[in-house]
Amino acid sequence: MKGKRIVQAVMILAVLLMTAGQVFGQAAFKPKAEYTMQVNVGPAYDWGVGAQKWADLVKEKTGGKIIIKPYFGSSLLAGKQTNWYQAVADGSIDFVVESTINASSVVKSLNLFSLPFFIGSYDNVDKIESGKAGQMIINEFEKGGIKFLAWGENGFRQVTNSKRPIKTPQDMAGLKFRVVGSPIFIDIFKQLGADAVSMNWADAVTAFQQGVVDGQENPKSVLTVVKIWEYHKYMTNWYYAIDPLIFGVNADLWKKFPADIQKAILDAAVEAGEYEKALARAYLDGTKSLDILKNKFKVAEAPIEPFGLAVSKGMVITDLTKEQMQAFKDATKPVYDKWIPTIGKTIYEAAIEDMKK
Ligand code: X2X
Repeated sequence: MKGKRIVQAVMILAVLLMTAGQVFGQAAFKPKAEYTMQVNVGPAYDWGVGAQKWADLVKEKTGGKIIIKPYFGSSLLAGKQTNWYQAVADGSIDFVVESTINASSVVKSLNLFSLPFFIGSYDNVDKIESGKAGQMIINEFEKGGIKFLAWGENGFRQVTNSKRPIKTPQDMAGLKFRVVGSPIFIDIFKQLGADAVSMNWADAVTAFQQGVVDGQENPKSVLTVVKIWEYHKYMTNWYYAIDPLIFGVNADLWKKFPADIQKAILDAAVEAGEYEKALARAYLDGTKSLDILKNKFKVAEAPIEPFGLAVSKGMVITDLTKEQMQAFKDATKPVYDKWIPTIGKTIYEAAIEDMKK
């Protein structure tokens, strides 16, 4: 009898403490007037639109309690796009919608997405992100102190240049390309016989203008926004690397948010991520993404069809056949040998399993 009463008393006390904790926890939570968000590109890119959408949805879903301000063009990092992971992990920036490439020198497993000619289709991207490999990558990513909330997408990266159409690895010889400051890209281009220079996006367009480089590689949204046809006549759709985006938040900050605020922020990230992905994939996955934009997000006006636009501006577009892509993949085999141990063999193998499902 006595024992039972003690158990009951302890349980009641526990419930009281939990309730008090919740009440005081909530009362103690005072949001900052404004939270910062890192975004490498400007507001006109699909990625920038997605970041703004997240901020807007957070404001809406928290009844105006949480205000996030996107800082476009890496303005909080003086343009140094590959510094974002550190800045968000140490809390000097609160929120982030960023490219996995720009964090891949720190979180090595993210280089999986840049293994040349490895993933190749949206189906495969989705399977990896929601599969075993994706979860392993998220775990690695979170170790440094950033909470992962959702995937978005910059897109499959295509190559453009001002000199000639690229159809075979031999066509790359001697061309000089701007790439992101991420070592695997230097290795890929060198392996293909080209010259590669790392440069921040903030400086890249000036480099195209001045002809400091012959070419670059980026997804369609980026290419349309900067009107790449003004600098480069040739584009090859080679889908060699995918650039997923991550919606994230400093982990200590995340822990301080009450549960209802956490839920609002997470739901908003997932919704903005889905919207942003649909923008990034529009016209590239049949009508799937266009339908999502129209039916789910009620977007009244369809986005611009990017490749038709590029052709109308005088660009020559080359779509590689499967065999042509295989020749590039074969040529970059040493990149696999070098990078799989860095990415993690188990993650690489999990990705292959995920893609089979
Ligand atoms: O710098 C690039 O090429 C960009 C805009 O795609 C990224 O931020 C990875």
